Amino acid sequence: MASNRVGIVTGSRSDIAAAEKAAAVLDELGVESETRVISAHRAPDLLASWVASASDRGIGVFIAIAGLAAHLPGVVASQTALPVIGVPMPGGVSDGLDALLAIVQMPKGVPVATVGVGNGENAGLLAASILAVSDDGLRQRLAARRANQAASIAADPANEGL
Ligand code: RP5
Repeated sequence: MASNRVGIVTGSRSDIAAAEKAAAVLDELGVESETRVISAHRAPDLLASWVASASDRGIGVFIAIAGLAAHLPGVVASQTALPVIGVPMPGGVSDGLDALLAIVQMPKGVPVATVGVGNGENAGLLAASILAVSDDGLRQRLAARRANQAASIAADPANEGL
């Protein structure tokens, strides 16, 4: 089976906005995704079975989104050799810095690629870039998106950062 889908998981329903941003940019690029809410702490067995069965559903990359202790991306990475992108969420005692440090500081041997706090869109784009290594059409769609972004800013600098 092709491994051309993205598995998105959040630690709580309160993280769902970031998951929607990731899914939206993937959809725009023609990449299928599935989103689940599964806490690494409150539902560890369910998380393990979702990760273990992901390859059977064509998942080639994971995006794991969590705040506070933010163990979810690392726990997913501990259970798969597929790439895992972590998205730290705002909130907690230092409004996301805590989750950022928790996710980015994985011990050696079990990496997690980490994007900025709350940046579901970049997680989606990075997941697409990983899948594009073996998908020429997707690589062209990503390049076209970059070109459109640059052209839109050149046409009106007010579009920067939109
Ligand atoms: C984490 O705790 C979740 O990823 C979420 O970001 C944070 C708060 O969760 P809730 O208390 O809103 O369920 O596990």
